[in-house]
Amino acid sequence: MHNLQINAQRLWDSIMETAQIGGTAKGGVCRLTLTDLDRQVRDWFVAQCEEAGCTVTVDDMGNIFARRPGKDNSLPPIAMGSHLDTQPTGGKFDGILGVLSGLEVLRTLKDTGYETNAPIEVIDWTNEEGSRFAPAMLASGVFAGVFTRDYADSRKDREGKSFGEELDRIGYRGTEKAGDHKLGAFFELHIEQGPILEDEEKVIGVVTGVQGMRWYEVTVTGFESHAGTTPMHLRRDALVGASRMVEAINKVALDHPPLAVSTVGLMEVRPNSRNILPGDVFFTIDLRHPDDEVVVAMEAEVKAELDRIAGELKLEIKVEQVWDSPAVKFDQACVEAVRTAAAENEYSHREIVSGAGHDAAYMARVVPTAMIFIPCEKGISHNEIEKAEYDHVAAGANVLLRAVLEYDNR
Ligand code: HGY
Ligand code: MN
Ligand code: MN
Ligand code: MN
Repeated sequence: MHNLQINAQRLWDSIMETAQIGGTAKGGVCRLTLTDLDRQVRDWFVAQCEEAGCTVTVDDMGNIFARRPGKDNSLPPIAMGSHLDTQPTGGKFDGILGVLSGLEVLRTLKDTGYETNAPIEVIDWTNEEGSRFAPAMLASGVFAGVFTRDYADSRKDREGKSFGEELDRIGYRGTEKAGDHKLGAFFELHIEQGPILEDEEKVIGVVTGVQGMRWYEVTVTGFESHAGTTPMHLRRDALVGASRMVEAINKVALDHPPLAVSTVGLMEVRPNSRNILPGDVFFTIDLRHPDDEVVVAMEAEVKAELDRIAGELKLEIKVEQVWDSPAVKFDQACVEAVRTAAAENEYSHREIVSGAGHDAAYMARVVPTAMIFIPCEKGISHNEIEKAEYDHVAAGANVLLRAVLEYDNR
């Protein structure tokens, strides 16, 4: 097997160049899905792929596929990829590392004239983050048959704009039906977004699966009234209720140590005036655990707590589940290709389950899939100070290249 190595400087330069598209003063990136900044980075990516000799197609969910032919183009392509969209206070590496490393693999194959058996592709999945349009992994979910296209198109952001109208507006609604694009395997390189690899001084995470996760949207309704004239015993204050609920949701995770996590990340208080008792509060819940049965148990405990608190404070409550992504195990042959690639490159490595959601979690439903992790500084991600080391980025991309070639020659 050729001991091909990617061009680490070129990859690093591409990461730094694209970090300017939506770059923030704190050195992070705010490039929300289907905004003009997303279009700008997509246009840059398509141009780079074409320059690397690829043909580019886009499906009706805006997923971008760049294809490098192989010796036998009747074989389904071996694909790499991740996402170009970011959190509002995202970092330089989350998502784009996997897309640009895939591009770097294609560039390296072109530079060396190495001919693979199967075609090789790199993919950008639309709306992985789920921050603007919930749920997360929306377009890879349509591709994998988890969501319908109409459901995805109907999803609205907090300003009432829909996924479908924004996808049309930026001009990335392709003709190919999401899911029709044949794939033979999928490999996603991503930063770990947690502290394990760095703590154990491992360079590569051989990812065996993704934990289970569920999202909910909650509306607590009380009664708006005057802050100065409403006696305490007559109040129905939605924010007092929501505050107790946030504490209870946190406690449910603490009651399932050590792996359960729960988060209330988004909250809107209405009418949000300093001298009016909040009439209603909207907030989100994110529950996660590697064992789906524990997620189900946590959901029941959370719902019971929300009902108890609403009853005590005479509040109404509406809870809607907006996402259920069960725990996933990756394909053994793909995981072995990653492990072999790490070993043959002599990178320290260990198995790991992903705490974060990834497009690979949905791809695993339709094609053999695996992921590769590299460390990020102090495990920090979904934060503008997110950082990865040059050598780890190079190692991750070299393992991606090698895993794809291992799989191509299996
Ligand atoms: O939420 C997640 O785990 C992913 O980063 N979107
Ligand atoms: Mn990501
Ligand atoms: Mn993310
Ligand atoms: Mn991902």
